[in-house]
Amino acid sequence: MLEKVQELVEKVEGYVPKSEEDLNNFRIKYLGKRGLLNNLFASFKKIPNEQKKEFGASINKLKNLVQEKIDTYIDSFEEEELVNDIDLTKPIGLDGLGSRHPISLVRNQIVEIFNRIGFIVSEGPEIEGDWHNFSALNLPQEHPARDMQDTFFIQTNPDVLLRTHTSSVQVRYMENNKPPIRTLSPGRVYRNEAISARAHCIFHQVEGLYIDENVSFADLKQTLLYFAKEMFGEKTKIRLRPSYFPFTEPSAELDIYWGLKNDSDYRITKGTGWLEILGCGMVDPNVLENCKIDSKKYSGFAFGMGIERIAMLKYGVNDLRLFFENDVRFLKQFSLI
Ligand code: 2NL
Repeated sequence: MLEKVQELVEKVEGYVPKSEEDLNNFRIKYLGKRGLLNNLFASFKKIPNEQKKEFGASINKLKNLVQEKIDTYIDSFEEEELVNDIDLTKPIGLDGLGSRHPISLVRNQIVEIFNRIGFIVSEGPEIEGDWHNFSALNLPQEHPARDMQDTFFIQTNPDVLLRTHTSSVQVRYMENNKPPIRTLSPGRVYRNEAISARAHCIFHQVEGLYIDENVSFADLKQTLLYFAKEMFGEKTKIRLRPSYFPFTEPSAELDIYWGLKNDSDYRITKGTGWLEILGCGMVDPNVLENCKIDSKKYSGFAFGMGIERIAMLKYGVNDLRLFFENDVRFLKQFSLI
């Protein structure tokens, strides 16, 4: 009898189940109601007394061994089943997916529109010097933008400041490239302003610059008409109003016709139906010369717009601060799904 148990122990030790079903048959064979172990326990009373202790110990050992086998392998089958359950072709759950920031969406749209007519994005440092941010751009020494009130200077050095516009990137571009130039400079800019619904000390700008022989104001107008139609719809009407910037001459502001469909339209267009969307002009010859471009041979136009302003119009946002707070309840409205 004892040898029979010993044989079974060896058999169980060497047992490796081939499947979950195989393991289940193994369990029934040993632990089932009419299984081998119950039979062995039943034969216990027929065992001579002096062998009882040893026999009892060996069937207990067999029972534990069988249980251990089952415990070891049942998990491995469960895991395998889990792996087989994963459908690698199943689309991911999109519930927790983030969204692009509205400023990024509008920036990318503007970049794409100008890319189509050959403008290439250029970037530059946010910490600038006086030359690239002011002097090269014909900004006179006494211009208010140079004031501490309007510009963030880093420490007390007046030659280390946070750029107030991305024109500085275009100055660098002109210094390093020969015409023809068609470049677009999107980026973050800084102004020392009190934060309100309409102003922020950080905002985003896109500036464009086109320089070649014989570039005229008509080129400026048609380029901006193309942009306005792509951005605000095929039927968009534009008008140019005379303006002033130190770095362009002549200078203008571009309005689009927004209409007067409701109260909000009256408010945002001040009752005129027209909305200003950007500033522009012919690059001042002094600026070209500052950047080592022959102003007798070349001319060009430039424009600049605030991305927040365009985003506010496009999405009907009435408080600039929403773009900087990153409140998920605001941001998730720009989700694509
Ligand atoms: C605005 C107006 C403008 C420019 C930016 C520019 C750049 C160079 C030379 C000449 Cl390198 N001009 N940029 C010109 C006119 C207007 O921005 O209202 N921006 C938010």
